[in-house]
Amino acid sequence: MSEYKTIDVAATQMLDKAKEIGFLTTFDRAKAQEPRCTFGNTGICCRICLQGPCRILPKKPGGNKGVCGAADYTIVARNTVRYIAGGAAAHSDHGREIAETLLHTAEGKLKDYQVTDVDKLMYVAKNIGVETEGRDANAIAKDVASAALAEFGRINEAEELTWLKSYAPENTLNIWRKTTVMPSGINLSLAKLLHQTHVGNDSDPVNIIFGGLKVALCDIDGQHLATDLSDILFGTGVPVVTEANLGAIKADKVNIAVHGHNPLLSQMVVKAAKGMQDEAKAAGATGINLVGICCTGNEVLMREGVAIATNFATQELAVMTGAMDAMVVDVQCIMPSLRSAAECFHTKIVTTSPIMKIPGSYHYAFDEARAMDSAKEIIRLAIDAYKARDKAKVSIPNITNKVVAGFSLEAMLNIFKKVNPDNPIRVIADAIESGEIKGIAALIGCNNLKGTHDQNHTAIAQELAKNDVLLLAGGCSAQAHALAGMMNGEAVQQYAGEGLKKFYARLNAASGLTTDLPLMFHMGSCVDYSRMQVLVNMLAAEMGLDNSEVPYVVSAPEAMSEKAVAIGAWNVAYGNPTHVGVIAPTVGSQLVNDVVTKIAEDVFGGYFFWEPDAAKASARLIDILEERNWKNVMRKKARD
Ligand code: CUV
Ligand code: SF4
Repeated sequence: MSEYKTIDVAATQMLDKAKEIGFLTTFDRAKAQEPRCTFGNTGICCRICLQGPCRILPKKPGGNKGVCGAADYTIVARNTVRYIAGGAAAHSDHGREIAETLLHTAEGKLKDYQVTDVDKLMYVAKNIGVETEGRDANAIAKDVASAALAEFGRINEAEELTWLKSYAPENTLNIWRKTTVMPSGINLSLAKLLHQTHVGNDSDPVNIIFGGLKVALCDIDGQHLATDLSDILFGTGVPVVTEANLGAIKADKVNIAVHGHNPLLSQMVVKAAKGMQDEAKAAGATGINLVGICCTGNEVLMREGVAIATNFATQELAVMTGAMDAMVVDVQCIMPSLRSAAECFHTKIVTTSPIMKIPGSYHYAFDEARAMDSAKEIIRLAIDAYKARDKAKVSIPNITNKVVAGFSLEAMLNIFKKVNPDNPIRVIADAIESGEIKGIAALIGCNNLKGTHDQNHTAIAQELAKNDVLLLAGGCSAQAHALAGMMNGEAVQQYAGEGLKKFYARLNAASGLTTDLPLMFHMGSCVDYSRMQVLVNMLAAEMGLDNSEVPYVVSAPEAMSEKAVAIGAWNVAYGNPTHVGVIAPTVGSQLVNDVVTKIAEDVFGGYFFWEPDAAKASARLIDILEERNWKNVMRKKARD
């Protein structure tokens, strides 16, 4: 067992190296933060006004409430929903940037972007009610982009968010309407929630949580339009074979990592690099090598087959190889410490967004109007940096694993179509109804160094696979499986139970792919969790079930970001049982904790549970799937 909190062997080697050169990584900093403050850890510390921080001190007279009189349940509820606000703001702002780019592309103002996937454009247009008959692609794209942008500024509360309304099943929509969590505008809902949780405003925890759920639904709306519009601009993922882990960084090449979230930049870097191999050769390298970190890495993996270097917790370690020439970052999940890591080497950290700068790092304002030239200039920075690389400092772990990825929902359905041409989604429905597979689990979320990096991601996936659960994956969780060598056909043979193996055998025989399907279908970045929900919606319709009756569970073993809280919350509102592998800061109020882990089920069918132990979490996830299956069988018997 390693002295470090990671199961990744390549990471361990780089942590040794960091130790040697005296660089303190996020692993050291996580240790330095222990023990955590119990108030903060359980959610009963309030800093919403300047009279705070107020803590809940039940033993002191007057100490069981904040200075203003806020009780534990108010404080915990407010803190929780403010996480959701941060997450929804990040996801939806990402979506808004894509929508603006699509609009300006359709208007002919951005020469370097195009409508790439016309089929997807038509599909989205039809879904959201944009006229397609006899119109050209750009005209349709303009209306689709405008509809996306209209999600943000709408202030008429009688209207509803277009994407939510167009994709969610009617019963689910009606539950949201009845509980008043159906949003009309993203900006309005976000502002309202910050208002609602201001000092001296709402102190009713249930009302606060419902305000939070409304914003969580804005989160999925922003995610979903980001996915749809990114597919339109850059193409919808198709199966790709590539590799993952730090060995994807190549000693003889100019190495550029794209890191962050927004494909507007990373896609252009990939495109530009293709034409610049000669410039890299002129500098003495054998070419340019691109690798991805975090979700923008997932975006270019899905669409371009770019290899995965590593995931969130180990991003500094990509720099520790000494062979990373530039790390080009956009927004979200980028550690400020990358700059200090880069100082140990020749690496250039290039920030590109006006809202994500790191003191001392290189800022290059990425300009969509001259996107290709911007991307080229950024790549030239990397080539320049390569010239300054000190070969004596290079040590790249010789570890990579085969990855089969690129499973947009469309790509999955295309494979199912080979088995059942008339009704592709039936393929999963049949497998569930016959008991061949127990159901579906979505493996999602971040890394969180309160636990051991990637340990629970992989352990839970293995246990679920052994129990014949079909796995979907996304975000840094997907990357954990890829890094560990579990995202390929060999892993099916190694880990899947008999039923799941049979299911895969049928798909593999029909797929027409040159490689076997992987143990989990990597559906993309965190905004692409929308793809998973659309799959569940389709499955519910096909099986004649409510969403909350589908044998489907969600697991975020290492949830970390505010975005993860927002994602968890909309999953619950959609009817999905949602496992979180860290004890959430809701436990400081029994009431709030009960609302999100128990009462939520009565209202939405979905609920949270916290479980840091992988074996216990897997057992509970399997129980939930079995219970849902059993209830469905009983329901069917009662009907027949
Ligand atoms: Ni958006 S949000 S750590 S990169 S998944 Fe990875 Fe994924 Fe969480 Fe961040
Ligand atoms: Fe304290 Fe109330 Fe201010 Fe929170 S809002 S810091 S509980 S006085």
